[in-house]
Amino acid sequence: IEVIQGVRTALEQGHFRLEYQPVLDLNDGTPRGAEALLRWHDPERGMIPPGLFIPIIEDSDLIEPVTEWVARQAVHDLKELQALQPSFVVSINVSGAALHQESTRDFLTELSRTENLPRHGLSIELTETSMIRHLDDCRQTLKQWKEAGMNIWIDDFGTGYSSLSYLHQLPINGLKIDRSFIRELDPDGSNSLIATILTLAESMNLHVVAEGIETETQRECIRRLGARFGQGFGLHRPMPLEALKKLLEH
Ligand code: G
Ligand code: G
Ligand code: MN
Ligand code: NA
Repeated sequence: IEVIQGVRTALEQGHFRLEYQPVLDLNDGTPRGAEALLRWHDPERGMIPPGLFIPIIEDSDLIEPVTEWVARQAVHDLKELQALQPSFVVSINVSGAALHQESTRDFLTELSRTENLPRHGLSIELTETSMIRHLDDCRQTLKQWKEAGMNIWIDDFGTGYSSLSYLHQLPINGLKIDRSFIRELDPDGSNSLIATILTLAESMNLHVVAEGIETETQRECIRRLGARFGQGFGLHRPMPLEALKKLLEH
């Protein structure tokens, strides 16, 4: 109840911010896009991380206005970023509760259409668990979003313990490989599990982002294994829009 009332107030009083974590092309180190991450700055309690409040509002009617706030802000920021680098892309996280709401589905579709975004400028990150719960509905939703020009990524790929058959049934653009796989990379080993994921992605024409790159060794190892894009504290921490714009200006 306290969290829910707090989020309501934060929406009304403008206490939410987005931070952006760059996604780099691992071959040349250039930023190609960024993931938008929600930050709640409470005047009294300080920063409250999304992991603390998103799961709670997922069961309330607040997930809808919060998702809409994130999407609107991300589209606004995307335009400033594309003014600096026209091919730049931004992704937002959409949680399972929002994915299955008609209002959210239609809101994102309309936003993408009316804002006249360049095609493929905005991506949506979804977890496999959230999608396979209602596969048929989900297929319709993703189809609609793709027709409106958005790209679809699977977030935390490899952690859902699901059959992979859904990959053939859903219109997906790419996989964000969960950071648990990156943590286990062995520069002297064969890394056969992650190599298999990369082969699968390539054969299905899916893009790949390796998440959670924290060390130079991990970065080099995953690049040599063939992942084109990477994200992680060892590359860049999430940062405010202004800092990301400075990064693109260099
Ligand atoms: O940024 P941080 O590492 O604290 O994020 C923790 C979790 O919160 C991650 O799983 C991330 O996907 C999720 N998250 C961050 N921003 C958003 C958002 O805008 N919407 C949703 N649904 N989840 C988010
Ligand atoms: O679930 P999702 O992948 O959306 O989670 C994104 C969260 O992961 C962000 O909140 C971000 O702060 C966090 N994150 C990003 N890079 C790293 C990293 O290198 N290590 C760890 N532990 N967390 C990271
Ligand atoms: Mn994500
Ligand atoms: Na992720």
